[in-house]
Amino acid sequence: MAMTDLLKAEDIKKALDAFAVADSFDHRKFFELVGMRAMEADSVNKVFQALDVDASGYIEEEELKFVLKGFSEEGRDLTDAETKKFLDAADKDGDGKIGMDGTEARGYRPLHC
Ligand SMILES: [Ca+2]
Repeated sequence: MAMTDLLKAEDIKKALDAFAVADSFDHRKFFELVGMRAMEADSVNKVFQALDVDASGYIEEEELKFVLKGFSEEGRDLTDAETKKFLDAADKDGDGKIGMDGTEARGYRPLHC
């Protein structure tokens, strides 16, 4: 499924533009701008699946680094610092990857910002 089937292209562009500068990425704010805050859990899971390139059931560090490319070809790569910060924030059980089941997947929804 294409990301633009789940999210509005203009929202994706707006969110990418907001974090165009290296080391400015804030995943909570990004997911809010891209429109995921208002999405149903099912749709959030579909976004998650689109980002899980190798269909492992997890977003690993390498997939996280290129997460913005998952939203748009024009997305930049995250810096190592941004990737680590994102992973640390979303990886609740400390296994070095983000699970799609339950709490970590819900961590993708910026409910508390
Ligand atoms: Ca994966």
